[in-house]
Amino acid sequence: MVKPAPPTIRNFGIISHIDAGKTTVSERILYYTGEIHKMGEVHNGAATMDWMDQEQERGITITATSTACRWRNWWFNLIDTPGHIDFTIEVERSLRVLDGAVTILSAVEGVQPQTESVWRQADRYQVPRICFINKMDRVGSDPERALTQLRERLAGRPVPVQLPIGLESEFSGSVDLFTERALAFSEEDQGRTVLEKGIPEELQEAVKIARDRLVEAAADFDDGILADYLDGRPIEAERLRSAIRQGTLLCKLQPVLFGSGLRNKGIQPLLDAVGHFLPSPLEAPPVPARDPGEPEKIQELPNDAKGPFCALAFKVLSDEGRKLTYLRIYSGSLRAGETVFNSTRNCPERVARLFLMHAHKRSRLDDTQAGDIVAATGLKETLTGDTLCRPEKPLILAGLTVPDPVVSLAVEPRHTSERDKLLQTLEKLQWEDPTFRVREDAETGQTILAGMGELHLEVLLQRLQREFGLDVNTGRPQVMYRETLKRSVTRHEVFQRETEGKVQGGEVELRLTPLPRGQGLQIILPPPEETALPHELLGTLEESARQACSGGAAAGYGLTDLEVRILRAPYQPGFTTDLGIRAATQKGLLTAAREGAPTLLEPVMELELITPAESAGKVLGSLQQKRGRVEGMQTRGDTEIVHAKVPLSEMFGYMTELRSATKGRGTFSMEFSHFDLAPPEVLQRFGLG
Ligand SMILES: Nc1nc2c(ncn2[C@@H]2O[C@H](COP(=O)(O)OP(=O)(O)OP(=O)(O)O)[C@@H](O)[C@H]2O)c(=O)[nH]1
Ligand SMILES: [Mg+2]
Repeated sequence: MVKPAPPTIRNFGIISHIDAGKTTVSERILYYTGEIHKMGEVHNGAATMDWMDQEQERGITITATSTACRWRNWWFNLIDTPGHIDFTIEVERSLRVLDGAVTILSAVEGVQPQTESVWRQADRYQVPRICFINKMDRVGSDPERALTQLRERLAGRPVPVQLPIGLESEFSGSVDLFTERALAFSEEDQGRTVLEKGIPEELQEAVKIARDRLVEAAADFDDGILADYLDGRPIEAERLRSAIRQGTLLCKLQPVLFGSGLRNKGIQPLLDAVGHFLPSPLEAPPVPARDPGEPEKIQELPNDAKGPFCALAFKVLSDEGRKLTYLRIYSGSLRAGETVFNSTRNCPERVARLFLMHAHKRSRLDDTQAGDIVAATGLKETLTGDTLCRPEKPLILAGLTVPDPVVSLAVEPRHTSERDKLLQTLEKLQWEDPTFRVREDAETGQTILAGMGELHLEVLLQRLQREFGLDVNTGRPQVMYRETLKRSVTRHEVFQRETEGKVQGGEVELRLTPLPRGQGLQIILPPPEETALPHELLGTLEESARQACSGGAAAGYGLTDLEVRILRAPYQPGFTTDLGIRAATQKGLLTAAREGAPTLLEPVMELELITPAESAGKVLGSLQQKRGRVEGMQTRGDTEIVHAKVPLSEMFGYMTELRSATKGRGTFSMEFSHFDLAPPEVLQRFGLG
């Protein structure tokens, strides 16, 4: 296989709110780049990137799918991500390893709640972005409104590099503002042929205004452009592009393009824009890495095939029972068959084979190097977020930010003989998905699955049945509460025991203080200069405090919105031991928490709901009954957009209810907002005041 030169590689993701058209656009990309020869549609369950059977049936993307393709002289690694918040980890892991992103907006709906979340995620990883305003063919399209929202709701700086031609059913293409040529897309061959012509007379004035704005934005990154512009000298396309590229790479602006995925319009210019404006791996900022021996020292790893080998495992799939591990190589190179070192888990791992992925198909590779995204087989211990390197040069990369689950559900196998198989299968599913957790309830012995939402768990349960042939009985979904305290408590705890002739001892004094909502758990250790405790025992102290908090004090849910301050932890050689510190911390913390008037917090969601105006009264009434707090309403045409905060426990099965209240026309999306005090009936159920 021909190897791509790093400057021509573009690793990018497609991100947006649910249903904006990511998969539809990806399908066109695969078609125009020659990866597939027939275009499949999401609504017919035939899109190549939505290859899982549940994706095809539900018409939504569930897992991020990576694929490689070629466009002009560029090599693209493209990842199509899901928009539904329950699968947010897929966006997180994609943005963690990608160098750039295409944000898709619907021209009708504009910026939606999940657009905000993915935008924030991209900000966190400093990922340069292009925006694509899709669905220009739909009734109610308003690209200007989408641009305003990009500025106001996302604090972005959208810079249109095209002027759309026509709107709604009249939408036909756009004028490229760099070259000042009008582009149309042939209807005869599914948009494959791009027709280029001069600017129609009636658009000349609008093009001039739009190009002036583009030049103004470009001038911020190239002083010469402004001078030439003021002197009335023409500014060539190439120079403008290069200035816009700089602004994009610095995340100071986002080039904006317009199109309609479904109608096959505007995709080739989007591909050109990816090539022109998004970074190659060489231009991505160096990644910070730590040496596990010197955790305080951060080193910067530039993208260099000759540098020390360093890769991040960002996705693990169970492929017919075997593990397939997706890797982003940040530095150095790797050959199939080599043994590497997992520095997160401290173990050697052999890479049996390497593959380049094309949706669910793959081609074999002999080797891979910095800048590549590949999949490997043979890795046994490696999980999502782990770093691979060479044993002689250990390095650790920052992992992923993994959100905590908010919904749980009890399962049991229908046939008791299948209990072991169930547990093994659940373990495999956990390899793939760090937001999916499995635990055994200490009191009932039940197996409890926890995840990001109802849909997340529903998809996993269906996979148990379909992929692994396991029939299970399930309980009703429950919210995952958290615990907190109502008052501060200080406690002094000494532990001492003699086992096998050796004294195990530990002493701590700690104070628990409730914090305002949303502050999480904060563990504060005595500063190293104030304690004689050796470094490892300080680590033990923190770890055991965290462990004690995760078990809760009253109902088995983790403690949060709480400060745990270790006031004193004296060290007495010959008495203080690891086990002793552990026991003293855990016992002290639990006793203190029980004295601190524990209470329960419930997850509250932020909701955006769209309803026809005629059903708005009914919908608002039902939200009120669900203890919802309406925070704002906007009218758009004959629909109302409602923003509200509602406890998650009230929202199970809400989709069905909303559909029947709005004759099938209402939709909503929600994401976790914060934890708040649970209502009295819930507290009573757990015997709390
Ligand atoms: N009218 C119109 N419909 C479109 C366009 N693009 C996509 N759609 C439709 O919108 C629906 C959602 O499209 P998808 O491509 O699945 O959207 P997505 O962003 O991948 O959705 P998730 O993966 O579930 O987040 C499908 O029914 C598409 O046919 C467009 O440009 N115009
Ligand atoms: Mg999709």
